[in-house]
Amino acid sequence: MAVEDISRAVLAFNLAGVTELVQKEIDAGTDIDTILNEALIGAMDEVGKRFSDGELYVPEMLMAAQTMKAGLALLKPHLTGDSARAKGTVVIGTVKGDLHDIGKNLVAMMLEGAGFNVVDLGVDVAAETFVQAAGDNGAGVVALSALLTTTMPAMEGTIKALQEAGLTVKIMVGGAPVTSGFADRIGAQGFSADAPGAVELARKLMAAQGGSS
Ligand code: B1M
Repeated sequence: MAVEDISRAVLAFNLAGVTELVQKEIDAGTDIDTILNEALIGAMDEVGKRFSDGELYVPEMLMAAQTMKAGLALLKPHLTGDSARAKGTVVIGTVKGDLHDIGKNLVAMMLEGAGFNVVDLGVDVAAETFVQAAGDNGAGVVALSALLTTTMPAMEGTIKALQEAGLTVKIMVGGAPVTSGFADRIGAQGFSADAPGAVELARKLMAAQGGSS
C-alpha cells in the first residue's frame, strides 16, 4: 500500500522517494491526515523506537527528520484547517536546549492555515527571546514546544519570565513528553497532544484574550 511505501522511504532516508510518493498520494486524492499521521508521523515513531533500541543513531535520526520534512513541505498547502478563523498573533518556538522542530513546525503550519499570524522563533529559544517577541508582536498566545524530558523545565522558566515581564499572554505547551498535568503544574493555560488540537486550543485562548473575530 502506498502509505506504507512512504513510511518505508522515510525509514530508508530516501528523500526523492518520499517527495515522489507523497506527491503521488496528494494527486490521487488520498486523505491528507492519513498521509501525515500514518505515513510520516508513523515513520518518525518507528525511528524513535529504533533509536531507543540502539538500532539507529543520531545521524540517522537526523536524516529521517530531513526526509520527513520534505514530505511535510508538500502537505503544507493542504493543512489549511477549517474556515472558522480566530485571528491574532501566536509566538511559537522550541524551548532552550531543544533542537527538535518537526512537531513545532507542524503546529505552526496548521495555526497559519487557521488564520493566525504566526511568529516562529525556531529552536533552542531562550526565555528572554520569547518575552521580547511576545511584546514586540503584541502576541495573544505564546506556544512552547519541547521533545526532551531534560528541556521541559525550560518551559516553566519561560512561563515565569513571561509573567515577570508583566505580559498578559496566554501560554500553551506541547510536545511528546508533555502532559496536561505538567502544563497545569507549570502554570500554562493549555496543553495539546497534537497539531489539530493545538489549533483548537489557540482559538479558545485567543478568544479569552479578546483576540477572536
Ligand atoms: Co531526538 N529524541 N534527540 N532527535 N528524536 C526523541 C524526542 C526521543 C524520544 C527518541 C528516543 O529516545 N526514543 C529522545 C528523547 C528522550 C527523552 O527525553 N525522554 C530523543 C533524544 C534522546 C535526542 C538526543 C538527546 C539524542 C542524542 O544526542 N543522544 C538529541 C537531543 C538534541 C537536542 O534537542 N538538544 C536528539 C536529536 C534529534 C535529531 C536532531 C537527530 C532529530 C530532530 C530533528 C529535527 O527536529 N529537526 C531527532 C528526532 C527526529 C527524534 C524523533 C525520532 C522524532 C521526533 C519527531 O520529529 N516526531 C524522536 C522520537 C519520537 O518522538 N518518536 C526523538 C514527529 C513529530 C511530528 O512529532 O515532535 O512529537 P512531535 O510533535 C507532535 C506532538 O508532540 C505535538 O504536535 C506534533 C504533531 O502532532 N506537539 C505540540 C509538538 N509540539 C507542540 C506544541 C504545542 C502543541 C502540540 O503547543 C505549543
